[in-house]
Amino acid sequence: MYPPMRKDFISLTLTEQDSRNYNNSKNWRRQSCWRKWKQLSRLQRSLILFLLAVLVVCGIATYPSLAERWGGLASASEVQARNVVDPLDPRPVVPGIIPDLDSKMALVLPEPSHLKQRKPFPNKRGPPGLQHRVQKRGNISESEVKEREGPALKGGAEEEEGEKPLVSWHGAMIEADQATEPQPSAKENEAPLSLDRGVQVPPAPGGVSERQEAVVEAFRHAWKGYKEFAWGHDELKPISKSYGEWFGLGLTLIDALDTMWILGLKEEFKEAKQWVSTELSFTKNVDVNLFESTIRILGGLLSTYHLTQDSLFLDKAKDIGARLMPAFNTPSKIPYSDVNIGRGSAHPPRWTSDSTVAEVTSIQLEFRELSRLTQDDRYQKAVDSVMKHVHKLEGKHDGLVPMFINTNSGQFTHLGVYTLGARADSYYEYLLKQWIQGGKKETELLEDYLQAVEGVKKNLLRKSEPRKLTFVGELSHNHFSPKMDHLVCFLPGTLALGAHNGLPAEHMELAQQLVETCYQMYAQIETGLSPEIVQFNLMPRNGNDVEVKPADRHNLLRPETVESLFYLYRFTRDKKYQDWGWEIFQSFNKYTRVPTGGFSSISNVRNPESPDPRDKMESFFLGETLKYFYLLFSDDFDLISLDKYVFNTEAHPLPIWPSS
Ligand code: DMJ
Repeated sequence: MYPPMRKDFISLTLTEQDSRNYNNSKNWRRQSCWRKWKQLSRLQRSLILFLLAVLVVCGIATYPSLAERWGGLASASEVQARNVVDPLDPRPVVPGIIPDLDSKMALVLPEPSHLKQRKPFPNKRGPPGLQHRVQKRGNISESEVKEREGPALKGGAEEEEGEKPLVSWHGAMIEADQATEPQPSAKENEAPLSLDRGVQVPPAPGGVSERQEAVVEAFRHAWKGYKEFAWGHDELKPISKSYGEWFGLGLTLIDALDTMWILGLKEEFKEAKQWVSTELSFTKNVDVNLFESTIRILGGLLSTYHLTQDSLFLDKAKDIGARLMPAFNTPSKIPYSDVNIGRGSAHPPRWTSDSTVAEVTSIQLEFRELSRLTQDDRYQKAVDSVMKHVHKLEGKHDGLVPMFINTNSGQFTHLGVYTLGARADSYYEYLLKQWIQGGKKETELLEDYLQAVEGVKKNLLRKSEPRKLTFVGELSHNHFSPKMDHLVCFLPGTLALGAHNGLPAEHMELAQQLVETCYQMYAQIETGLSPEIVQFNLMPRNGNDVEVKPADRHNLLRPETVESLFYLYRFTRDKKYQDWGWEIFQSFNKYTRVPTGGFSSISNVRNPESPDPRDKMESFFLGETLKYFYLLFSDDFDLISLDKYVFNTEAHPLPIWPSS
């Protein structure tokens, strides 16, 4: 047995005497305080106790992290987010992003001076009241949405809540006026994510090229901005570090899913999938544009399902597909432009009962694929009947279609204007692609396509001066206009795809001429970026072939030229197409990249000193432009083989149906 311990711990460092003195002086102080306290009157004692209590309460209330923890307000993800933020650097640390790259690329969009003045809150943006409002909206539960859609639907739930009214333009545009924090998912870290199923993107035999790596880096830079300032919202506004809403359905995130898969960005894909799984809900009182939501959302979900074989994406595709069907309830069965996916009602724009021809004839690949996957033929029937109707319709000019069609009468309207640009473009693209998708059996589609190509050759082709570039102009009541939208640059790729599928070799020759023209629309411009619309010069002279009207000087980060370069490279293997694409890629990096994350459309491609950022990154920049860049720079011709997949008009690859 050990003897009982006689010394306490203090005696280990002090002598016994010291210890006694120390304890004595402590006791003395305690006793003297107590004596003084006893000497106070009852009133004085109560007052002191009251003041102490007030001080403790105030201290707790003004110490936020303590309050959050005590109030149970700090979620695990918020705590985690705080941990990865350097307090001296307001930028969150995003794994995989090399901070140095911004300076290396020497790409600068000057931040407008009025924004420079606005110092961001250390880890918050916007007044706290607004953060709270947006957060509440972001965290809305499915049942709350349903509740709102009850009686509130009639008056418009969004407006009743005192939020910004919907501005209708091709669907709903809800402008966010303040930047917000990314909304952490309530169910984060819940379901384990499997990335091991589906189509594995194999490493290319020669590895990934440096140019492909540069595209991956650009994607990560764009994603960084989206993740930090616009997570779960439709579009990033990279200059104001904010977001814009169109449908309020996370458009950029959905559009980018298959791009991330193809680029091998597993971590980013995983996070995005988690958002789709826990946050994406179509139970919303919102007007969406049928065409845009079909090509971006339905198309994006279907292609991601095919690449991953993950049924989550198919389930979501079925949900949105079914919700879009009311658009076809029209007297003519030509769909309305807009659908309210929560109410199940559809309508044309306020000012007309017309729909746009390209819009009603470029939703077929997606709905047909949805029918094949679900074994529910109502989707295919609805879109096939539109094509059959248009096939028989009077009012075409050598196979060229007008831009509008009436949803009551089913007739073309505004006859006499023919373009391969806005409002007609993807009609031609989808004629060929549906024919390919269905195994080249639907001869009406092929007939219409071949006739249209002849119509283009006969009516719309001209050569510019001085370089004799072949371009596609427009016809307006028999008057030729040398105007060409950048949108028309989808055509070389489509022509090349047709030739690859057995159509006349001269289609390939025309494709090669046209893609060179599209490249020149970049090369002849001061920033190396194409404007939205060009005018080709027809008079003999020196100088440029390309002219630009002041109103057409903007560049929206569109994909069409890169898309066509990709097709041409795949089919000819001529490296000049990769080199042209590389030039364009560098110009995007130089003039549209925003140092703090994201890329911005610009207002003036003719002024390298001041390209004037428009503060918007369109979802198709991630869905299409960067995807086509990556594929163009790849020498792995099996990477999304064009003999197995057909790309929808938003660059989402869908399978060519197996022949039965
Ligand atoms: C995309 O949404 C699609 O490519 C559409 O067919 C045309 N416009 C944009 C890209 O420019």
